Amino acid sequence: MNHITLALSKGRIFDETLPLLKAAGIEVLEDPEKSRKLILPTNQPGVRVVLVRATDVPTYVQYGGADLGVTGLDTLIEHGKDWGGAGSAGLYQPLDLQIAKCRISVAVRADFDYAGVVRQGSRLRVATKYVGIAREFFAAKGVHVDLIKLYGSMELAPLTGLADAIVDLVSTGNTLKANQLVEVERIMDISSRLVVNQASLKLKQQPIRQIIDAFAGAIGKN
Ligand code: PRT
Ligand code: MG
Repeated sequence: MNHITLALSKGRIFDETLPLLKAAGIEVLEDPEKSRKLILPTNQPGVRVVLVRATDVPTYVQYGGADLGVTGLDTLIEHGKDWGGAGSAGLYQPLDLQIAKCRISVAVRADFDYAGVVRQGSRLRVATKYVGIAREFFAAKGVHVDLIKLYGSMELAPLTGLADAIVDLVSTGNTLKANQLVEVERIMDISSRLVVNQASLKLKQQPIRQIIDAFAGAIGKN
Protein backbone atom coordinates (compact mmCIF):
# COMPACT_ATOMS: atom_id res chain seq x y z
CA MET A 1 0.00 0.00 0.00
CA ASN A 2 1.54 3.27 -1.05
CA HIS A 3 -0.84 5.57 0.81
CA ILE A 4 0.69 8.34 2.85
CA THR A 5 -0.67 9.21 6.31
CA LEU A 6 0.29 12.54 7.89
CA ALA A 7 -0.32 13.10 11.62
CA LEU A 8 -1.22 16.63 12.71
CA SER A 9 -2.71 18.18 15.83
CA LYS A 10 -5.62 20.61 15.65
CA GLY A 11 -4.95 24.27 16.21
CA ARG A 12 -1.78 26.17 15.44
CA ILE A 13 0.16 23.22 14.01
CA PHE A 14 -2.64 22.25 11.64
CA ASP A 15 -3.19 25.87 10.60
CA GLU A 16 0.48 26.63 10.04
CA THR A 17 1.12 23.35 8.16
CA LEU A 18 -1.64 24.06 5.60
CA PRO A 19 0.48 26.46 3.47
CA LEU A 20 3.30 23.90 3.40
CA LEU A 21 0.88 21.19 2.28
CA LYS A 22 -0.41 23.52 -0.38
CA ALA A 23 3.14 23.93 -1.71
CA ALA A 24 3.22 20.13 -2.01
CA GLY A 25 -0.05 20.23 -3.97
CA ILE A 26 -2.02 18.80 -1.04
CA GLU A 27 -5.30 20.35 0.11
CA VAL A 28 -7.17 19.03 3.13
CA LEU A 29 -10.82 18.62 2.16
CA GLU A 30 -12.40 19.12 5.60
CA ASP A 31 -12.06 21.70 8.34
CA PRO A 32 -11.06 19.95 11.60
CA GLU A 33 -12.80 22.66 13.63
CA LYS A 34 -16.13 21.77 11.95
CA SER A 35 -15.82 18.07 11.25
CA ARG A 36 -15.81 15.33 13.87
CA LYS A 37 -13.77 13.07 11.64
CA LEU A 38 -10.33 12.03 12.82
CA ILE A 39 -9.20 10.98 9.35
CA LEU A 40 -9.39 13.81 6.85
CA PRO A 41 -9.22 13.18 3.12
CA THR A 42 -7.15 15.40 0.84
CA ASN A 43 -7.39 16.28 -2.85
CA GLN A 44 -4.79 13.55 -3.44
CA PRO A 45 -6.36 10.08 -3.20
CA GLY A 46 -3.08 8.66 -1.84
CA VAL A 47 -2.67 11.16 0.99
CA ARG A 48 -4.70 11.48 4.22
CA VAL A 49 -4.36 13.48 7.41
CA VAL A 50 -5.00 11.97 10.85
CA LEU A 51 -5.78 14.27 13.78
CA VAL A 52 -4.11 13.32 17.05
CA ARG A 53 -3.24 15.08 20.30
CA ALA A 54 -0.08 17.19 19.91
CA THR A 55 1.80 14.99 22.39
CA ASP A 56 0.81 11.84 20.47
CA VAL A 57 2.28 12.89 17.09
CA PRO A 58 5.80 11.49 17.77
CA THR A 59 4.28 8.22 19.04
CA TYR A 60 2.11 7.78 15.92
CA VAL A 61 5.04 8.39 13.60
CA GLN A 62 7.54 6.32 15.59
CA TYR A 63 5.32 3.23 15.57
CA GLY A 64 4.08 3.65 12.01
CA GLY A 65 0.50 4.76 12.75
CA ALA A 66 1.45 7.64 10.48
CA ASP A 67 4.23 7.96 7.93
CA LEU A 68 4.92 11.59 8.72
CA GLY A 69 3.91 14.19 11.26
CA VAL A 70 4.44 17.74 12.40
CA THR A 71 5.36 18.28 16.04
CA GLY A 72 6.82 20.97 18.27
CA LEU A 73 10.48 20.48 19.24
CA ASP A 74 9.29 20.71 22.88
CA THR A 75 7.03 17.68 22.38
CA LEU A 76 9.66 15.81 20.40
CA ILE A 77 12.38 16.26 23.04
CA GLU A 78 10.05 15.39 25.91
CA HIS A 79 8.88 12.30 24.00
CA GLY A 80 12.52 11.23 23.63
CA LYS A 81 13.13 11.62 27.38
CA ASP A 82 9.89 9.81 28.31
CA TRP A 83 11.04 6.74 26.43
CA GLY A 84 14.47 6.69 28.02
CA GLY A 85 16.49 7.36 24.91
CA ALA A 86 14.52 4.96 22.72
CA GLY A 87 12.07 7.77 22.03
CA SER A 88 13.71 8.92 18.87
CA ALA A 89 14.54 5.48 17.48
CA GLY A 90 12.98 5.12 14.05
CA LEU A 91 12.10 8.80 13.87
CA TYR A 92 13.80 10.69 11.08
CA GLN A 93 13.81 14.45 11.55
CA PRO A 94 14.57 16.04 8.20
CA LEU A 95 13.24 19.60 8.54
CA ASP A 96 12.85 22.53 10.88
CA LEU A 97 9.60 23.93 9.48
CA GLN A 98 10.02 27.24 11.33
CA ILE A 99 6.35 27.36 12.27
CA ALA A 100 4.58 27.59 15.66
CA LYS A 101 7.66 29.32 17.07
CA CYS A 102 7.97 29.97 20.79
CA ARG A 103 10.42 29.29 23.62
CA ILE A 104 10.50 27.18 26.76
CA SER A 105 11.10 29.36 29.78
CA VAL A 106 11.09 29.41 33.54
CA ALA A 107 8.56 31.83 35.04
CA VAL A 108 7.75 32.84 38.61
CA ARG A 109 5.45 35.26 40.43
CA ALA A 110 6.72 38.82 40.10
CA ASP A 111 7.27 38.91 43.90
CA PHE A 112 9.29 35.65 44.05
CA ASP A 113 13.06 35.96 44.52
CA TYR A 114 14.19 33.36 41.97
CA ALA A 115 17.80 34.62 41.81
CA GLY A 116 18.01 34.42 45.61
CA VAL A 117 16.78 30.80 45.68
CA VAL A 118 19.29 29.81 42.99
CA ARG A 119 22.12 31.66 44.75
CA GLN A 120 21.39 30.11 48.15
CA GLY A 121 20.93 26.62 46.73
CA SER A 122 17.43 26.27 48.22
CA ARG A 123 14.97 23.74 46.81
CA LEU A 124 12.66 24.98 44.09
CA ARG A 125 9.20 23.56 43.45
CA VAL A 126 8.58 23.53 39.71
CA ALA A 127 5.30 22.67 37.98
CA THR A 128 5.46 21.68 34.33
CA LYS A 129 4.25 19.51 31.50
CA TYR A 130 7.94 19.22 30.48
CA VAL A 131 9.33 17.18 33.37
CA GLY A 132 12.23 15.74 31.37
CA ILE A 133 13.36 19.07 29.93
CA ALA A 134 13.00 20.80 33.32
CA ARG A 135 14.88 18.04 35.18
CA GLU A 136 17.83 18.26 32.78
CA PHE A 137 17.89 22.07 32.76
CA PHE A 138 17.95 22.46 36.56
CA ALA A 139 20.39 19.57 37.03
CA ALA A 140 22.83 21.32 34.68
CA LYS A 141 22.45 24.50 36.75
CA GLY A 142 22.92 22.58 39.98
CA VAL A 143 19.51 23.67 41.31
CA HIS A 144 17.62 21.14 43.45
CA VAL A 145 14.04 20.84 42.24
CA ASP A 146 10.86 19.06 43.18
CA LEU A 147 9.04 18.54 39.89
CA ILE A 148 5.25 18.50 39.75
CA LYS A 149 3.75 17.14 36.54
CA LEU A 150 0.80 19.08 35.13
CA TYR A 151 -1.11 18.63 31.88
CA GLY A 152 -2.22 22.22 31.32
CA SER A 153 -2.78 25.71 32.75
CA MET A 154 0.73 25.76 34.25
CA GLU A 155 0.36 29.50 34.91
CA LEU A 156 -2.01 28.73 37.76
CA ALA A 157 0.54 26.79 39.80
CA PRO A 158 2.58 29.72 41.23
CA LEU A 159 -0.61 31.73 41.82
CA THR A 160 -2.18 29.05 44.00
CA GLY A 161 0.97 28.07 45.89
CA LEU A 162 1.23 24.70 44.16
CA ALA A 163 4.72 25.61 42.93
CA ASP A 164 7.35 28.37 43.07
CA ALA A 165 8.05 28.28 39.37
CA ILE A 166 6.80 26.88 36.08
CA VAL A 167 8.53 25.65 32.96
CA ASP A 168 6.25 26.43 30.04
CA LEU A 169 6.03 27.70 26.48
CA VAL A 170 6.01 31.44 25.94
CA SER A 171 5.34 33.17 22.68
CA THR A 172 4.10 36.76 23.03
CA GLY A 173 4.42 36.75 26.84
CA ASN A 174 0.83 37.98 27.18
CA THR A 175 -0.33 34.95 29.18
CA LEU A 176 2.46 35.41 31.73
CA LYS A 177 1.74 39.13 31.99
CA ALA A 178 -2.01 38.58 32.44
CA ASN A 179 -1.22 36.31 35.39
CA GLN A 180 1.43 38.52 37.02
CA LEU A 181 4.23 36.10 36.20
CA VAL A 182 7.69 37.01 34.92
CA GLU A 183 10.07 35.07 32.70
CA VAL A 184 13.35 34.52 34.56
CA GLU A 185 15.16 32.07 32.27
CA ARG A 186 14.94 31.11 28.63
CA ILE A 187 15.65 27.38 28.32
CA MET A 188 15.44 26.92 24.55
CA ASP A 189 13.91 28.23 21.35
CA ILE A 190 11.18 26.06 19.85
CA SER A 191 9.74 25.56 16.39
CA SER A 192 7.90 22.68 14.76
CA ARG A 193 9.65 19.80 13.03
CA LEU A 194 8.70 17.40 10.29
CA VAL A 195 9.15 13.84 11.56
CA VAL A 196 9.17 10.78 9.33
CA ASN A 197 8.92 7.08 10.13
CA GLN A 198 12.21 5.57 9.01
CA ALA A 199 10.67 2.39 7.58
CA SER A 200 8.11 4.46 5.64
CA LEU A 201 10.91 6.54 4.20
CA LYS A 202 12.45 3.38 2.77
CA LEU A 203 9.22 1.77 1.58
CA LYS A 204 7.53 4.90 0.22
CA GLN A 205 10.57 6.89 -0.70
CA GLN A 206 9.29 8.66 -3.79
CA PRO A 207 6.05 10.20 -2.42
CA ILE A 208 7.66 11.05 0.93
CA ARG A 209 10.71 12.67 -0.71
CA GLN A 210 8.33 14.73 -2.83
CA ILE A 211 6.60 16.06 0.30
CA ILE A 212 9.90 16.75 2.09
CA ASP A 213 11.26 18.64 -0.94
CA ALA A 214 8.08 20.70 -1.38
CA PHE A 215 8.03 21.57 2.35
CA ALA A 216 11.74 22.48 2.22
CA GLY A 217 11.09 24.86 -0.67
CA ALA A 218 8.18 26.53 1.12
CA ILE A 219 9.76 27.06 4.58
CA GLY A 220 9.67 30.65 5.74
CA LYS A 221 7.63 31.79 2.76
CA ASN A 222 4.20 32.31 4.39
O1 PRT B 1 -3.77 22.47 23.81
P1 PRT B 1 -3.71 20.94 23.96
O2 PRT B 1 -3.55 20.52 25.37
O3 PRT B 1 -4.73 20.21 23.17
O4 PRT B 1 -2.36 20.47 23.26
P2 PRT B 1 -1.03 21.26 23.18
O5 PRT B 1 -0.97 22.43 24.09
O6 PRT B 1 0.06 20.25 23.27
O7 PRT B 1 -1.14 21.76 21.67
P3 PRT B 1 -1.08 23.22 21.08
O8 PRT B 1 -1.74 23.14 19.75
O9 PRT B 1 -1.54 24.23 22.07
O10 PRT B 1 0.48 23.41 20.88
C1 PRT B 1 1.16 22.65 19.93
C2 PRT B 1 2.58 23.19 19.78
O11 PRT B 1 2.55 24.56 19.36
C3 PRT B 1 3.43 23.22 21.04
O12 PRT B 1 3.95 21.94 21.33
C4 PRT B 1 4.51 24.23 20.66
O13 PRT B 1 5.56 23.61 19.95
C5 PRT B 1 3.76 25.19 19.71
N1 PRT B 1 3.46 26.50 20.32
C6 PRT B 1 3.89 27.69 19.82
C7 PRT B 1 2.76 26.78 21.42
C8 PRT B 1 2.79 28.17 21.62
N2 PRT B 1 3.50 28.71 20.60
C9 PRT B 1 2.12 28.75 22.77
N3 PRT B 1 2.17 29.97 22.95
N4 PRT B 1 2.08 25.98 22.29
C10 PRT B 1 1.45 26.53 23.34
N5 PRT B 1 1.45 27.87 23.62
C11 PRT B 1 0.72 28.29 24.85
C12 PRT B 1 1.62 28.24 26.11
O14 PRT B 1 1.60 26.94 26.68
C13 PRT B 1 0.99 29.28 27.03
O15 PRT B 1 -0.11 28.76 27.74
O16 PRT B 1 0.28 29.62 24.77
C14 PRT B 1 0.47 30.30 26.03
C15 PRT B 1 1.50 31.38 25.92
O17 PRT B 1 1.33 32.18 24.80
P4 PRT B 1 1.67 33.73 24.87
O18 PRT B 1 1.56 34.21 23.46
O19 PRT B 1 0.63 34.37 25.76
O20 PRT B 1 3.06 33.90 25.42
MG1 MG C 1 -2.27 24.12 24.14
